[in-house]
Amino acid sequence: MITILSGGTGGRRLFEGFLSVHSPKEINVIANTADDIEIYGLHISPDLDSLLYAAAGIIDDERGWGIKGDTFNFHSMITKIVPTYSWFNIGDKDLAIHIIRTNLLRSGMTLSQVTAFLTNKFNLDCSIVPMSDDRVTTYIFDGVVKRHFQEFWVLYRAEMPIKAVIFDNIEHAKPNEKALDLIISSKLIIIGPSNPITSINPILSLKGFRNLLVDSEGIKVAVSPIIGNAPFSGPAGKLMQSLGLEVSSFGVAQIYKDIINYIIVDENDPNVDRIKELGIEVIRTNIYLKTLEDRQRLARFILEKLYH
Ligand code: FO1
Repeated sequence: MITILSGGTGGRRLFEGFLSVHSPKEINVIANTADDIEIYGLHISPDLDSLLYAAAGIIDDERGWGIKGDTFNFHSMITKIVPTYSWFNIGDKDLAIHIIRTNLLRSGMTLSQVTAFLTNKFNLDCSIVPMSDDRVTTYIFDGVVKRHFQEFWVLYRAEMPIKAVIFDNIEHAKPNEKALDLIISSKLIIIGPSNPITSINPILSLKGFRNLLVDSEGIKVAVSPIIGNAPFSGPAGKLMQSLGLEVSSFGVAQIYKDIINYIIVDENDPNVDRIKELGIEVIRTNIYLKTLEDRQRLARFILEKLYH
């Protein structure tokens, strides 16, 4: 079994690579759900959506979220009437998923059950597991107000001061049982090249999760989301810098140092010796994940090196 910890972009791209070079039945992903937001009374799970659409081969890879070829008639209509709704774009096909998820949750199903229902409907053999069935919400605090992560990212394009990152309800949320089982039973656990602060840290911060990962017997490897001094997508750089962390593979290795055996960094990464001093083995290779070929190449590379 292979388990990937992931948000909706970098980790998702690697997940796609694995699904296309290895048996999907052996590929599991534990998804961040702290980006989830309620909009128009609908439960939107951006990272679960992206992982689901990617596995089903329907993600809009250019935009990085939503369904390819989707139309936005619903969005145009609703924002014509209430213009303040315009900041968050929900496609017409995408809307169907949010409505189904919301209704099933209201009928009493858990987020894991709903996600399993959806993966079944898309005939997927891999498993996509939300990190928790309980609500955890990421807020960015600018020193005066705290804003939901989606507002911070989509509405403000990360252009606001960051004084603190808050995972609301993290102390009460239980990690998903299936996620814990995967950590115990997987031979290879990959921390995907997702944002360490807002995609991976919520998962690791769930009660008992980090310790279980430390104690698990599988090989644990992180793929750096940073090439040079910049992440390949999203606000990871800005978040790391604001929290006083070095924006480099070394900064990422510091966050995961008690957990991982290996870190995979860019082939020209200059931090190898510094990372080794943290007690982590460093593997250098091409970690660009732009095309499907890139994603397959990195997945094959990881399988050859670390999965026997
Ligand atoms: N990202 C945007 O930049 N703008 C949007 O309007 C937007 C809408 C959206 C709707 C559904 C969904 O599942 C994801 C959506 N995203 C949008 C992506 C999302 O904001 C983030 O990229 C993730 O939360 C980060 O992993």
